[in-house]
Amino acid sequence: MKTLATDFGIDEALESLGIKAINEGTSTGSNNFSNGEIIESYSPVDGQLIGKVKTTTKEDYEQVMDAATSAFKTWRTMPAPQRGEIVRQFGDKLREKKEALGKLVSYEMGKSYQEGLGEVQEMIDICDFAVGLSRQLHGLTMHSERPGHRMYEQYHPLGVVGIISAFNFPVAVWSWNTALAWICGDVCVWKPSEKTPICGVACQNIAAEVFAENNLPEGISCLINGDYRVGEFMTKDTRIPLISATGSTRMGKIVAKEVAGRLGKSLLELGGNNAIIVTPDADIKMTVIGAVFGAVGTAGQRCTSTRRLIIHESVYDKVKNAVVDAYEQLRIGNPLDENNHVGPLIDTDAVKMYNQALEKVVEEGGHMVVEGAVLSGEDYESGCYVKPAIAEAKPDFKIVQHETFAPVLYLLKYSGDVENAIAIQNNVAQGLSSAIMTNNLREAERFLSHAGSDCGIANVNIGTSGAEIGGAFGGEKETGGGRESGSDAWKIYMRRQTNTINYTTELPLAQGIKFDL
Ligand code: UN1
Repeated sequence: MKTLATDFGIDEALESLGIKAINEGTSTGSNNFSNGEIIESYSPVDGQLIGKVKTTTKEDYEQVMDAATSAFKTWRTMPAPQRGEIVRQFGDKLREKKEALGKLVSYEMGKSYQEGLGEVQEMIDICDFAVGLSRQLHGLTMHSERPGHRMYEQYHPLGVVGIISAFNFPVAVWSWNTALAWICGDVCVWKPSEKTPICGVACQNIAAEVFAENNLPEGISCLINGDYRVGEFMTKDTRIPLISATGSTRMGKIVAKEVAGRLGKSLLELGGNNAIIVTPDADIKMTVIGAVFGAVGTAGQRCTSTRRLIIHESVYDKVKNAVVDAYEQLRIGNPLDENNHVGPLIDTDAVKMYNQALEKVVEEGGHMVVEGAVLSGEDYESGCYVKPAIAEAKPDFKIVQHETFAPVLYLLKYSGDVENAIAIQNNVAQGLSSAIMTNNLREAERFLSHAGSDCGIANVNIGTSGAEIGGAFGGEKETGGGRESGSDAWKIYMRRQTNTINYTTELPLAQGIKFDL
């Protein structure tokens, strides 16, 4: 029997998130500016229309920027711990709305409800992290070379931060940026993916409620909607000192060039081509869990998804058979139904790319060990459901070198030492996440050493995806070099100032220079 979204409480969720039939791009409150054309958001789950949003025109954008720059003047004067208190309240609201927002994420993006809840949990976690951090935005003090002088550094808010986010984490990635930017004293203008605009409106509504309850201007958080042309308003705008962009490497290169051209800063979190190395000393059971969740979680649409398994020849057949067995157990279907493991891809364009990848790997000489398929039938009417596939391939195949945002896993064989596996792992353009499965300390440490993985994330005995917010998140090479969320990622949202204070009646110059008048 066909399962309808209404059976899973979607209407109630939309209502509790304040979603209307047509949503202004900038939501409730003072920032009701959108006048552009309409984007309709259809669910990949059942093909139904979820809602409509109005896009942001250039004139609307100017009004948004006025609201943001004026809100910045208020927001930056508040002590950081007080801003932290606002973020604490925002985190509490997210706790209240966790089920509703998790459901909307699942319905609009297609990831499983469990993963939708997990994504909202990441938002809550980053708020907690940011609240603590709001009391620790510290600089260093250093000794001056001159007597009677004090030297230290301090961090000030940057101003308006532009956030461009992708469909696959339609709410969490925004919050990683915004929670930190807010405690740092910045205000944010967010352009969510045009594939998941209703998630953007829901987040904006939650933030707007908190600002209204505290008599703060909603301009602290602004939402703009549309495609890359709306993104360009921000990348070209000299009033925006930092652009944080998450998405494809192709998009990141365009953003990087534009922002660098005006000497702005960009924080880029782009494509990955993540591998798990499986050595002769790997625990096979753990390997299978890590690899299968990494490859099929979010239907292979995480930037951290596992795309390559680099398996030692001595355990190759064993690992292959265990992973193939696990794939046979996978249930594909409505992601709101917790019995299913894998939901749909985001849209039919993604299905095309999945099909192309399968064709290409065979063309290049690969061999399918789990055949792919586009599913049809009344439960798959949206046309976005595909079967996770596995192909045996060679590391240098063009398609293996390329990030396909779909559940296609490549099995690659290595022989000899772990160095050979590391060389294969590093020999791609991207550098986001990586993992090794081994109980051998030497192999693990070699993988983590300076000559080991070249990625921003390198894990031992866990998979490539599912990073915690407490660590800095991001990667090297074509992943763009940015770091978001934990550790000291907050520093990019602030400007650093070095201060030297002379408390004597003399004016000695540094470097021993004499300038007597
Ligand atoms: C992304 O896919 O853009 O590490 C982010 C993970 C998640 C975040 C992924 N915490 O898989």
